[in-house]
Amino acid sequence: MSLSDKDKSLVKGIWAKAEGKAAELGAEAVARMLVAYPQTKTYFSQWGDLSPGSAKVKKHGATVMTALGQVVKNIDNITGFLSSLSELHAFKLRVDPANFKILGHNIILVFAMYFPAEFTPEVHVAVDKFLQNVALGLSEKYR
Ligand code: HEG
Repeated sequence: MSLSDKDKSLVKGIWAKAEGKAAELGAEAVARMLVAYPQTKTYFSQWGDLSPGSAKVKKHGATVMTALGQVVKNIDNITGFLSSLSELHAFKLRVDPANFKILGHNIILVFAMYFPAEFTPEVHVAVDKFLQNVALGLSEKYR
């Protein structure tokens, strides 16, 4: 499902608002993923404390959101841009791609929490499509 020009501009718009709080949003999304979908914890077992607010969870949240910000800047070439990250998740980290959708769901939720006025149904659809394309891009090397 490719992004229309309208989708792209809506994604860029909400991202511009989120950028200053990217680390906080990412930490919230990753923390919620780990609590609400505990099967995702297996990949981070070496970290020890996985509770919301723990240093590692915060750092990973910032890492993920920074990467997503870069994807937004490369929105016309999502799969190409994510190629090396896909390789890492597929062959080194061995993350089941089903988890990309789970994290995407939590990111959507956090956007709605932080930007209730700006996160209109239209923006929701655009961000959802964007995150589906990210999940697809990250899954590209699993073959
Ligand atoms: Mg992944 C590392 C991005 C979903 C598990 N992830 C990383 C890194 C980035 C990233 C940028 C650091 C790469 C590096 O060190 O070079 N991850 C990323 C994105 C998304 C995603 C953009 C989806 C939106 N990751 C994801 C999911 C899981 C996962 C759903 C597992 C449930 N990622 C994972 C693990 C690491 C990374 C285990 C290594 C963490 C570490 O040991 O520091």
